[in-house]
Amino acid sequence: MKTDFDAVIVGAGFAGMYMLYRLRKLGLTVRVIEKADDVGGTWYWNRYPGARCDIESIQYSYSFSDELQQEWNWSERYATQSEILSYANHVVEKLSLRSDMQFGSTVETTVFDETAYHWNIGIRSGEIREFLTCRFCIMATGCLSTPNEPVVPGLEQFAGSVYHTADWPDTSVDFRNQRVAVLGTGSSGIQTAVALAAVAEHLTVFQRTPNYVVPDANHAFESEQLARVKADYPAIRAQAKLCRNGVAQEIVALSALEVSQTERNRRYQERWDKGGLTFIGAFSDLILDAAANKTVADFVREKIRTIVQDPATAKLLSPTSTFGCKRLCVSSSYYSIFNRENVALVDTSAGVDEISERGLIVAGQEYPADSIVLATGFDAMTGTLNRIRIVGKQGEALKNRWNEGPTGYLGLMISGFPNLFTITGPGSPSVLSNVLMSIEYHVNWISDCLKFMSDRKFQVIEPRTQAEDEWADEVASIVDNTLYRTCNSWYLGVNVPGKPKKFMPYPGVPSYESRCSSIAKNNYVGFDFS
Ligand code: FAD
Ligand code: N01
Repeated sequence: MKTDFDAVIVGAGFAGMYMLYRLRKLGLTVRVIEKADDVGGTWYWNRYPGARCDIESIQYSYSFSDELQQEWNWSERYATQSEILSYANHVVEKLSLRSDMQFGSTVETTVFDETAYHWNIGIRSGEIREFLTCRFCIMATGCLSTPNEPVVPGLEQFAGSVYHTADWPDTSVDFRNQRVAVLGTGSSGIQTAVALAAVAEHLTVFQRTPNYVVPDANHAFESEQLARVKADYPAIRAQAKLCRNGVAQEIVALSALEVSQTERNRRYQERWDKGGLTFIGAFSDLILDAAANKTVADFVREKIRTIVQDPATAKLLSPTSTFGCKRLCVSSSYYSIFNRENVALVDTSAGVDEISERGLIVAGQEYPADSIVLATGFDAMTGTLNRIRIVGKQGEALKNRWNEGPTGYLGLMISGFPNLFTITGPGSPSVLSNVLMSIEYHVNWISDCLKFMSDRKFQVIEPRTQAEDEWADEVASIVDNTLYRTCNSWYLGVNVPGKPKKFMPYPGVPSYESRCSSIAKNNYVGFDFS
């Protein structure tokens, strides 16, 4: 039976944009459905002050078109949100993608029709509801696209303004002469705090758990510097493919415990000065071995004591958890804002009592505020998919299937949900990698798979349950060899009350890509076609 489109892509972030480009090349008819009023995904929604990437822009950018990477000029080592959004718009214009995109439209349901073997997509655009049919449904809905709204009693009675970093207004907010409260100290919270410390009359940072923050050493690009990078692009992209997190860096095959303390600290200092997430690559075993990890945690705690003048504040800012177990934060200025007169740190490890009309109450003390910024993160990886009613074969809802945590094969497909793909889905490197690189890998894999199907006149693809079970065991055994299970991170889902506890991403870009490519090469072993 003819469908309205060959494929519907949900989401117009970097994943949806590139997927559309590739499917057009295959000659498919495609419609992209996007909730927001424009492209950009993460970079459309997260407009909070100080928002920028933490993987260098020369790497956090598409690699599929050399023309694109040669013509675009990043102005800084880590581009701001607005520059990354301009880049997304530039790509969309250059590749003329907009004509196949529908904005301001939310996909509410996707239901598989077992008789016609197609997907029915239910879409709401304001008051208007429409249905589309398609053979392939591709979820490009993002891993970090549903804000985690904290459950704090009294929030609705607060008389001032409340903002969530992940749903920031697109008009500028003037915080001058304001007392601002920032709740949350992950990457969003620390970036917001650094930006607001410089403008707000007073800033109070409410911290439940301290995070490790390494310097970014951000700088503007000189044109000669950028020209050198562009000339090196093939080597940079190739090196990234060999690195655990998909970020090009020198690969160190040395344990932190193999060298003297002096040598260890020299190496840490070198990376500290250089700045960036590659700090954790100083030795090969920092996220694998607890004793090695302690050496780097001690180094950073010593830095905090040196930078922060008040010893009590320094102590409160010092994490006791495994270094790198939660995603590292990156900022050269975060710790030093606590030396300012207008900045205070409040410990909420025992909870926030309540939010009153005037501010936050913690341990019986009220902290007055004119605005509250919720930097409380995301219902990551599964939250966005679970908010769509996705119904597969025999009327089974994906949300029910994922009652005890997400399952699937390669993070790309789920048994019982034929022809439905998830870009950067649970069980793939996704958030443990340079996400743009992982997006490109998944989009290429899906495109090649659809070409394989079309060449053989296959209509339907679905993974086997046995392949899924084996994949789950494989991912679990890789995670068990790391220290990732030793803290309460959002990778495990524990940041959202009631969410099942399961480690969701796959650590290790090179091994993941090698597995997926070999599965494809072997006629997509683990998948059934019909
Ligand atoms: P998204 O950009 O999240 O796009 C998904 C889109 O789907 C959204 O526009 C959303 O509105 C839409 N959507 C969702 N559900 C529906 C629905 N039901 N109907 C219609 N539309 C829907 N990663 C890195 O590798 N490096 C970084 O430096 C980095 N920095 C980050 C900074 C911030 C502030 C955040 C929040 C994340 C950052 N990330 C970073 C992760 C980032 O999410 C990814 O790099 C990447 O942008 C994800 O692209 P995506 O297209 O997969 O998803
Ligand atoms: O979210 P988070 P995020 N009461 O979950 C606290 C990417 N990103 O938006 O640690 C009080 O990390 C919570 O406390 P705790 C990046 O992948 C990248 O900051 O759970 N506090 C924590 O401190 C990142 O990892 C950039 O105890 C509450 C904070 O809120 C991911 O997005 C920038 C609370 C949430 O931190 C998520 O980062 C931004 C409650 N009820 C984001 N609920 C770059 O720089 C939560 N918290 C590239």
